[in-house]
Amino acid sequence: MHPPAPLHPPAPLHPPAPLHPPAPLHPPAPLRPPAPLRPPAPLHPPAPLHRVLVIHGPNLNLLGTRDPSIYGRDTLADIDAALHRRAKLAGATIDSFQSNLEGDLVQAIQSATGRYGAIVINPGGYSHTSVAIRDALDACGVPAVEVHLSNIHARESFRHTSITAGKCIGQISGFGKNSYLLGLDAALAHVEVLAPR
Ligand code: CA2
Repeated sequence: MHPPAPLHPPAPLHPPAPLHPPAPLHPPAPLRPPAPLRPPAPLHPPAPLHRVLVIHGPNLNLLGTRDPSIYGRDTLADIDAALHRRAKLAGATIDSFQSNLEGDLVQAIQSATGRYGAIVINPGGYSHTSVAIRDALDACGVPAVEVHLSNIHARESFRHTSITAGKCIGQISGFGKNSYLLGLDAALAHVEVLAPR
């Protein structure tokens, strides 16, 4: 019989691991300074808002030659000259275009996208018939004002409806040459080039 193996003395207890001192508190992240305020928008919006395309529809090239009791005595050139003067006073410019052809008018409306801030349009007889011009006004994304020399609502019933006006921001009718000038004011006020009166 062997004597019982001597009991190993218990392993010495390791001293408890020293408590780590608490991690130093990071100082709070500095508050970011507020983003600098953007400079105020310039008083005059950038081009091309100042540029207005004036479009005259079919037969308006005949102005001043016939029917002065309905359309007045001014020629189209007189109207354009008055529009140029008024635009200049407002710090704007106009380009004017006339065609008797529906497709040309559609093309002109399409060409206004990105080049003009607004359109002033007298679609003439096409006001009452042209889905194509209405669709172009809708698609071009340029705000348009429809103008008529005569009061279309006081004339034959077929003139009472404008197919195109529903895609314009508004319609001015019955003030002769002044319909165009009022239309230009309305267009410039809409794009905030001219303060409304
Ligand atoms: O009153 C308007 O401005 C009109 O757009 C003029 C169109 C007519 O069809 C619209 O219903 C209303 C006609 C323009 C014809 O202009 C002439 C001018 C002189 C002589 C003959 C036509």
